[in-house]
Amino acid sequence: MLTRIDHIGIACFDLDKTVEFYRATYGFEVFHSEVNEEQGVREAMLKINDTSDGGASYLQLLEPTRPDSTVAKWLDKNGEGVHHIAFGTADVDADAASVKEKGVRVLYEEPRRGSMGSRITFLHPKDCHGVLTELVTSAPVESPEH
Ligand code: MC0
Repeated sequence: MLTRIDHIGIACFDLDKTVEFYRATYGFEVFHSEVNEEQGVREAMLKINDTSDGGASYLQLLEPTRPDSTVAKWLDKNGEGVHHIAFGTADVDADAASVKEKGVRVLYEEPRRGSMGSRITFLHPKDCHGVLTELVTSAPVESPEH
């Protein structure tokens, strides 16, 4: 079951400048940043709010790390802007199977590694009324050591 907007992915040419825009304009701070070589992105997660399912909602700012990455291709064609929306679920495998049964193309056979150790898959934008859609199961929260 999809229980939150996990994040909105925003493609940008210059991650540092875009982070600074969101900090200076809205006061949003970087919660986490990483490079995901498989996806070809450098990203910053800006936490917006906690959600009632125990998760959170973020803005995900994405800068391509190589010219053949999906985000670089998208920027070439469209310029900066909203690239995808991600829904959070406790069980990405089950939800991916469920939407596949309904005729939506799921882009990965098995979920791959996403931001902060999450497991992610994508749905084809042409099957989702033009919206590249991601399903995300967050990594389990580590309990503090005693
Ligand atoms: C492409 N299309 C989109 C789109 N990207 N439509 C809406 N939103 C997007 N983001 C449209 C194109 O305009 C085109 O439509 C058609 O889909 C085919 O696109 P293409 O440019 O020819 O490119 P393809 O077919 O090679 O690839 C499209 C596809 C790809 C969606 C399969 O981008 C993909 O696999 N995306 C999933 C992975 C991804 O995006 N990773 C980056 C974020 P027309 O009408 O011109 O035919 S990584 C991430 O977000 C991770 C780190 C995380 O969340 O943790």
